Amino acid sequence: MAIERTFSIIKPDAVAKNVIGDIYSRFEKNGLSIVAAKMLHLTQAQAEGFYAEHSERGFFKDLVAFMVSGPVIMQVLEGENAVLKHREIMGATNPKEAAAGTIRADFASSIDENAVHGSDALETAQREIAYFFSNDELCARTR
Ligand code: IDP
Repeated sequence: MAIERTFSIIKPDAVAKNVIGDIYSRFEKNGLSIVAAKMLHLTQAQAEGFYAEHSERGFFKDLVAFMVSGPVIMQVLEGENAVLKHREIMGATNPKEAAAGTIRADFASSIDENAVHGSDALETAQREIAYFFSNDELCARTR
């Protein structure tokens, strides 16, 4: 299996619930390593740009308002099959449909406030990583 990098955001609701450590622990227990991380309060322009593909959807305005409502912590995760593995750990977009034991089943309260973001494909991951991180912010893993 290929070693991949994927992009992850712990959204404002999960940061406010003080569960960053629990979520990081789930990444690490599942073989994903953090190779870059930063905490920031997104601007309106950053949030709109990040979710530009959803700009015509009815939920776009609420999604952007939620994403700028408080700080987020974002990270680049590295590991075998990282994109798919991360999506599995996160659970379905709607927490009501998320499998037991996933982050969204445990911490998300609704489809609007669903605790985490994760890239849905390798190409998306590359674009999303580049949106928030420069190359020199990505650290090589040492063993
Ligand atoms: P994902 O976060 O599971 O990849 P996307 O389809 O990329 O899901 O949607 C981005 C975000 O937009 C979701 O995490 C969710 O917060 C929000 N969203 C998606 N679909 C809906 C919807 O039908 N109603 C309200 N919010 C939605």
